[in-house]
Amino acid sequence: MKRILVTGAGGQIGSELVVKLREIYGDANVIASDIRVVEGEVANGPFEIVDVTDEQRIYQVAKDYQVDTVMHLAALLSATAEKIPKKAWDINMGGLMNTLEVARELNLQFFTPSSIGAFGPSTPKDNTPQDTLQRPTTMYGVNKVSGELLCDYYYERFGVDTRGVRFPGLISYVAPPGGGTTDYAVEIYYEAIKQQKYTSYIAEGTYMDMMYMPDALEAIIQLMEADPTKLIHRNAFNIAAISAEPMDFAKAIQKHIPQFELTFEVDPVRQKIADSWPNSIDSSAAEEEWGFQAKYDIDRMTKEMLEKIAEKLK
Ligand code: AKB
Repeated sequence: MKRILVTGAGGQIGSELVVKLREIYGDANVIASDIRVVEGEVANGPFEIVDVTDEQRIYQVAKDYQVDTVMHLAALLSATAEKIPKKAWDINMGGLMNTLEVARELNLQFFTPSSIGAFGPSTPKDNTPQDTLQRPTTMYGVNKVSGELLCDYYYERFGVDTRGVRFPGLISYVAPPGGGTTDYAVEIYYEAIKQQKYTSYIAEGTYMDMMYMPDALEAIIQLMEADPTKLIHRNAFNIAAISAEPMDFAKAIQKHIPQFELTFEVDPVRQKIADSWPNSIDSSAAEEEWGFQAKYDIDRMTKEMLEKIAEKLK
């Protein structure tokens, strides 16, 4: 049985991951933590305030609860990191280093997500291979590539059981993303229900990989349970589900809300980030090494997103 500390538990992934982990491993075995008090289901179980730039605090909480695993989610996303690059470095890299150190000291299994943001404009854009050129041009991307290498280093040098995936844009109706480039793909569903129209800050024809949250959560759990002898890559597995541009979301929404209208008002900062990322990535290494398989395509996800948001906004 695992006993897991989750950092950044109030964020988009954490809000759902904690609930799912508690269903599997029991409420007492999943310790949620965040820099501030969180509300909602995450609060219905062990919770601690943890600032990931404070290594001592991470160590103390991990030790007090005798955890054997840490899932490190606390990070600033791509658009925010572009606005405050120095702070992004401190939180994204400092937080990762601190959490890895605690994992080394207490011999914990370790998960942290990388992202499609770890790729850059010189990376092959279509069906981006698992192992390829990574020269990102954003602070977030620099953090993510460095993080992938750091996790590999902690495994090679100290034997820490580090594991990770490169997440696409994650889409969910539970907690909103904050400060990402792919956030439009969540906002579009809320606006479809509220106003039957949406103005996209990402230009028509800009493809990026996206994934529905249940597939993302399943991937984390499956990878953490995977037989280590089968893992060649360990950290930064490409995982893909849906490669889409804004019009693909509009068309999927129009199957349920025919009057839905999509217009464009491009934000140059986020567009530049999106243009530097792949159109679609190849997840065959994850499929072969630990059996990754996404269940949701854009139509199945859209139906569920619209139903759940309509219920939520009633
Ligand atoms: C972002 O847009 O910054 C994130 C990501 C793809 O890592 N959603």
